[in-house]
Amino acid sequence: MEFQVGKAILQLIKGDITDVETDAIVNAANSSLMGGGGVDGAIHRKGGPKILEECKRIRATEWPDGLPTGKAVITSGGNLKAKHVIHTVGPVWLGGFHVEAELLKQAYKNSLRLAVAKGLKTIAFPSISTGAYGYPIEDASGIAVRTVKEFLEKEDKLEKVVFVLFSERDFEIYLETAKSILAR
Ligand code: AR6
Repeated sequence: MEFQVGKAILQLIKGDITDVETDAIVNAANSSLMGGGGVDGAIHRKGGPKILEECKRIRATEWPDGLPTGKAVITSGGNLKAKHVIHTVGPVWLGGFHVEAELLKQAYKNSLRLAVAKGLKTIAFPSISTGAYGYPIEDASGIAVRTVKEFLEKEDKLEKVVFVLFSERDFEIYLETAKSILAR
């Protein structure tokens, strides 16, 4: 399913993000940048050791105490079809009384900014924070779609943003959200 947003295409697909051939895929990482389960585990498994090596270098130089929630960094894509991996850290859901929504927005926004800063044209996101980190997907999908929409309306360098949803249910939820936010 595709939507036109500004000059760009916003696409929703059901699938595995490690198979996607965009300039960058985004990893829903944790602050350690040392890998984990879920989409993080899948990216490191398929991308191979080069990605972890670069993450270690980032920890040793730029972020010795770990990557703060909401920030983003970039490595190569290793053996993946995508040329780069942008690693961001979404918030752990703590009931919505904290700053989860703002931090989730920052995770998307900083990933998009980094892609533009590196001259990339296409980027794919998983549903950040809605797995192990427990963010309710109905709310998270709204933040994801709105943040990308606001970004693409101001910034015309990106050509395509893809949301890659891992299950049929997640895909349906994102689709309903996108229709309600993007349909004119
Ligand atoms: N492609 C696309 N989406 C996927 C894939 C895949 N290959 N695998 C899982 N998902 P999660 P989080 C979906 O838990 O909630 C890790 O251990 C999954 O179904 O990967 O941000 C990290 O190291 C869900 O909808 O990320 C962190 O410690 C979505 O991706 C922590 O989990 C996000 O689920 C981050 O938790």
